[in-house]
Amino acid sequence: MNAFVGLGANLGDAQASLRTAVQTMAQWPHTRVLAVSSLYASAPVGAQGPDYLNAVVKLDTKLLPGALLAALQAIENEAGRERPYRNAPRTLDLDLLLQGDLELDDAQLTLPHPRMWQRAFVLLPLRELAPERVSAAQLAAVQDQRIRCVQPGDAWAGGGG
Ligand code: PH2
Ligand code: MG
Ligand code: MG
Repeated sequence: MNAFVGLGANLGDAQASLRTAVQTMAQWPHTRVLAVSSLYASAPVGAQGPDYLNAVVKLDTKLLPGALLAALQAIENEAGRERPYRNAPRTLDLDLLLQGDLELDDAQLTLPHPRMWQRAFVLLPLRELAPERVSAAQLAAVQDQRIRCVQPGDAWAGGGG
């Protein structure tokens, strides 16, 4: 099944953390990295701290949502992720955005990601990989957020996309 994962970081060597995350996902069982978006620099949305680097990757995976979520959290922990308070600056954040057309709402996971439609740093890279899943109206709703594209996907992610 196709899955889209949002990547973000605004502490430490953010670009290296995002690249390592993509390379680790590519080694998961029953999983392929199908595409990697451009790398974006974005102002924090609903949060304080330095600007973020953000991107989205498209996976093909047989992992079920719970297993996928656990595997994403393992990569975050490996990157030294700490959670002192909500939306704190972070070395790495990996959010499961969409998995096929699954709709899910339990204590661990909500699909689609409940806040993705308010975030240019999700919608712009997602639109590169899945234009049919982001409407013009959804993009217009986030056009005031400061964001710029810094590198194409094949340049920052180390070819694996
Ligand atoms: N993540 C957040 C909160 N705000 N802002 C930007 N620009 N990028 C993020 O990845 C981000 C954010 C919570 O996960
Ligand atoms: Mg997040
Ligand atoms: Mg998260």
